[in-house]
Amino acid sequence: MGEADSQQVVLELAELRNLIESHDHAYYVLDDPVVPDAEYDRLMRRLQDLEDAHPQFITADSPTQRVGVAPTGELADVRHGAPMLSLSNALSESELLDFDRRVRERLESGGLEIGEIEYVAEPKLDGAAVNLRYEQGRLVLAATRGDGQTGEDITHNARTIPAVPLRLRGEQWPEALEVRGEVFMPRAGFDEYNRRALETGGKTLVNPRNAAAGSLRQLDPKLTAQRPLDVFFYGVGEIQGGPPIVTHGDTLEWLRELGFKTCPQWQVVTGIGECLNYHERTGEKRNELPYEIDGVVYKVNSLQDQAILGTVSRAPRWAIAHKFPAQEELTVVRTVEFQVGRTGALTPLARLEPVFVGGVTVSNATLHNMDELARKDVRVGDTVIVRRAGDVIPEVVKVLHERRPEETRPVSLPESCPECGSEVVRPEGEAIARCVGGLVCTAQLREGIRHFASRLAMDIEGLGIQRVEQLIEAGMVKSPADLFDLRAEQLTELERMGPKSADNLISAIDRSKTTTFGRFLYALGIRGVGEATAAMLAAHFGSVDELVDADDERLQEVDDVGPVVAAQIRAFFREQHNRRIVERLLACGIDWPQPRDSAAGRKPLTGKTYVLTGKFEGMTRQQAKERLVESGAKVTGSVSKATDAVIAGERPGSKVTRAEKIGVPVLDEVSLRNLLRGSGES
Ligand code: I6G
Repeated sequence: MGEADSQQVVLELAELRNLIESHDHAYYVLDDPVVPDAEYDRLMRRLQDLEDAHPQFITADSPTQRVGVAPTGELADVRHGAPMLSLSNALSESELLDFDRRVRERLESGGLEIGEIEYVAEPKLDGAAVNLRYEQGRLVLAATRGDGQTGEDITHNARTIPAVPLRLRGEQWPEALEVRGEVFMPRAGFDEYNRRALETGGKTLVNPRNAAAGSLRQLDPKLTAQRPLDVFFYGVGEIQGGPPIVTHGDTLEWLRELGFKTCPQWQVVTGIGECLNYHERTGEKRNELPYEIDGVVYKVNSLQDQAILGTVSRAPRWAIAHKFPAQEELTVVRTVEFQVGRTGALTPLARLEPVFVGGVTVSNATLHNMDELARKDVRVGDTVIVRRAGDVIPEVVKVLHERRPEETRPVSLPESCPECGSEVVRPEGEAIARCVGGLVCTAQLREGIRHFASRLAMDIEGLGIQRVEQLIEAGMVKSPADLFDLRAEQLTELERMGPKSADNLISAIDRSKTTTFGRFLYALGIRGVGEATAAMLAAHFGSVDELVDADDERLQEVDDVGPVVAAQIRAFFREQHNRRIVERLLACGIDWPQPRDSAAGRKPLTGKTYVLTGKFEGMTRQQAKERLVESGAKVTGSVSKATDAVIAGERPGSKVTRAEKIGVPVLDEVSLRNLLRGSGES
């Protein structure tokens, strides 16, 4: 290969790397992708091919080189250029007021009158701190915090995180720069990882914080690359060179210019009142944020004031973390019981010494299934870490084995159902044990009826769990179909059921008869058929008869249906008593309007994908979704380039902003009606 050819290759490589880097920056740092995935893949493939053909021109900071080789042996210790400090905590408002008072007193001790202090406030992520070192604009080292002076070398893993720049952006880089940030695992990635681990019998991650820290300390970067990690940068360590900067806010803006992702929620606040306000607002949003936070951090904005305040015992006097109530606490397991669900699945449940966690008192925590129970080896009397994050059911994350009392025994699966005494079976290799009692089991009957009547199923108003229990206890309801034979006079025999309530319930049951095929299918409670799958099955098959007769192959034509769910649908309809119940339900008048198919015989919105946001006037979002799905469309929760349109009602959320950013059309309610009308709906 001649010199001119080599030059040509080197030029093309440089151009491709620059392009890919700026697309990565737009996607991972700015959250604002500029090219379709297909174009990005094409560039990446071209770069990979060129590098394969000319390996002598591969550079360490090429986007193809994020996953490199594993270090041999242990992670090496590395010294930080400047110490990595720790934050002091304020656990209450009065501790925060003390902090602010101390800051003002110290700054005033020079004789100057100081008014309210300007702080930069930002959420405190629950992840793992990292220090990245750049020399001449290139990432040369990444380390954990360690003891603050020395951390562990995790460069091979930090490189795999797409939001970590391998090269700085722009041209004026400091000779050396240390950047500090928090690596975290977003909630969605954590949940998805654990869902898959539970499904495949793999090891689950304890919580997003451990997940981030554990991922960074892997030896093999291929494993880290599979973990959905992200990072926000919040400060600098050693700097050699660099522009003159006078506030912390300017530091954050400068970091962003260099290509670092900063937390979009950071804000300058003045005085302690605004700090408290920020804390309260962030606390209210805590559960909606896509990542876990455990408080907010305030930092004195003026770098000159920071220098005056200095540090004490390795903590800056100019910064503090104002914590939220803990989401994990210690408590003791009183007993382990088994709850029977709608499908007969037995879920082990730990009854706990009540403990205040995540803002509420928790006395029960799920142990998920027998495999999880065995893996965590939770025993009566154990001290455990219980976790309640957001609105999810509290769970036992870990046993403190060192605190285990003597003579405890592993919890074993009961041989018979705690509710009905029927046999409990656990097929080999399955994590879930089930009661075989079916509708003979009051727990399954209760949960089945409750599900049947629930809002997203038949939506029978006023038929809550207590009413369901009463009806079953009185022997009035032995299957969902019995609900439609109830008479008001009968109901008044029940406690707390006057004639008016009885009439109301009968009317609600009557109203529920006009429904959609999707809701009806969902209400049947077929295993593996959630609300979305039911809607898709309904759109695909159109009638009960078609569905009952469908074989595996036809069932799997539906997007969401794989071999397992197909087998479950077939097993459901093979059972004679299930068929009888379905027949009885249809005979008592349950019905739904038929969406008209287009002339081509296809649902008119087949192949279209929509996202709904905001409040609609003439229908609930749920109804809009059902009607779109019945017309063949797919309705998803997040906006991507594959979305055909976002349909926005009043007060839409951030989905509209995202759609506008990536060029997805935004439709209003009138257009939604037109779409549905075009598809045979009014
Ligand atoms: O551990 C930390 C998390 C977040 C921090 C921190 C931070 O700012 C948003 N800031 C400092 C100054 C330190 N640790 C030492």
